[in-house]
Amino acid sequence: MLISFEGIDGCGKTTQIELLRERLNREKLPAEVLREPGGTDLSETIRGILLNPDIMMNPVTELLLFSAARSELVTQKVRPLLEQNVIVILDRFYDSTVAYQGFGRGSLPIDAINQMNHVAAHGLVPDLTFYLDIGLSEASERRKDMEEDRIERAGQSFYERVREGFNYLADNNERFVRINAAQAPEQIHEAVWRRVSALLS
Ligand code: Z5A
Repeated sequence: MLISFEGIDGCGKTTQIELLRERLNREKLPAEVLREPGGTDLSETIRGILLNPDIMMNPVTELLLFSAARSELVTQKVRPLLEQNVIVILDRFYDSTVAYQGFGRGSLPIDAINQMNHVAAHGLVPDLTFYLDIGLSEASERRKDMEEDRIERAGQSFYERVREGFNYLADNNERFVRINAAQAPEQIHEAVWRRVSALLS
């Protein structure tokens, strides 16, 4: 089973992923968490380049680097784990590319980005995608003490477009579960667990 978590920065993905991993462990179900970009030596190296505020790049270059990191992660880690019946939890997957590089940067038309995503994910589609939906001001309040990476420097209107992208995806994909991320972490976790346990059974 492949589960992804999506949303703008600070929406609480990492917190929820950790709660879900602990719950699956308590249920004695094998689960592995991987992040995008990252998760393999090469993909972590690409992550360092992508988030480095001192490196400028063209939006298409950015799209290609996210895709390259994804192709490695899927072939080296995600697919082999799924073949061993491990539940894979992804902290972001290609929906982030649609939201950030498509709606946010406008690097390529969405159809072209969808094709690129299909190639980079080697055809893999998540069984469930949790979209933690939060307002921009609340998300930036949560992140106010954290250092900004290259992408986070893009500004308010960029993030408005990214959020519009996630809302578009949630409205148009059955695998998406939209959750109000302004709730307490435990409440969000219960909503996540209801959907995961339903799928497991
Ligand atoms: N990116 C892209 O552009 N294209 C792509 O295809 C992919 C990614 C895959 C990766 O950043 C960047 O790459 C990201 C998108 C881009 N960038 N931007 N901008 P990352 O992996 O370093 O980080 P992130 O994914 O943006 O998320 P984050 O900053 O780590 O935040 P989070 O995981 O969503 O939230 P959190 O760490 O769980 O919580 C943040 C804070 O809020 C923390 O203090 C928590 O204690 C608090 N929190 C969490 N939940 C709650 C609730 N429910 N209430 C109150 N407070 C809470």
